[in-house]
Amino acid sequence: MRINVLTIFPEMFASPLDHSIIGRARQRRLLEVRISDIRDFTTDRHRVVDDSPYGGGAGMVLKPDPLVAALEAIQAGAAQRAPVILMSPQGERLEHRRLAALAGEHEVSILCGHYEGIDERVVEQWVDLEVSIGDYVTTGGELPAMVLIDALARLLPGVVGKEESVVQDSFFSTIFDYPHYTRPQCFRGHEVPSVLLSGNHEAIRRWRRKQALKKTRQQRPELLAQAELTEEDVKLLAELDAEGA
Ligand code: 4GY
Repeated sequence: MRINVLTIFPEMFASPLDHSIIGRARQRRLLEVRISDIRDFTTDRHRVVDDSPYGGGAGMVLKPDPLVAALEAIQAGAAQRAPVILMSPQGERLEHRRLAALAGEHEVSILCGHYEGIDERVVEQWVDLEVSIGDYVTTGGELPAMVLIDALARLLPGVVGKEESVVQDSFFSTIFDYPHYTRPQCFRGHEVPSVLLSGNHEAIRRWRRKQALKKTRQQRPELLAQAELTEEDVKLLAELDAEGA
């Protein structure tokens, strides 16, 4: 998959996309990230990307002409027009379902706003989808774009190990993951649950499922309400009730 990013702060993207799973995915060409500096598409001597808002008010607005020139440069020579996504607190809240759909695209372009935002005509005429990473405001669209890229990349075939990707699919049957433990067996007086040391794989599987249900019900009861529960799940939840958990 190719992801084009349009930003006035291209340097911000260097480190987060160079390491760990995303860095490896790029090296392996499973993911290609192309960063466009919007400033490169200005035509004036001072390379101005922003201007004051019509109607007055505080702050600056990203000018439409360099933004659209940058989009057109990306689209030039492309077989199909890749969907254009704007990172915005006014967008649709990002969820797994949308990520899974976007992971099926060959190419997407992500627009990062800054200051007060971008000229609305660009949103109306060139943006296909506005995406929000949550109901709060960051100083720019760059960090939200990196969240989108990261979450999208791990859904691409081969990016995360095969075993984990199966887990990843089942995770989004809307039950949380079970708790994980590693050595030492006793850490500052806190023991690893003994069932995990028992070697009884069936007991471990059942315990993990029960803990996952418990955590989900504690933290996000509405997720549990949507989930397709098995007979065993219902039994495990009843056990939790009986334990007062
Ligand atoms: N939340 N989800 C978000 C954001 C910053 C003003 C436009 C968000 O996606 N983006 O807070 N973006 C704003 C700042 C200009 C971008």
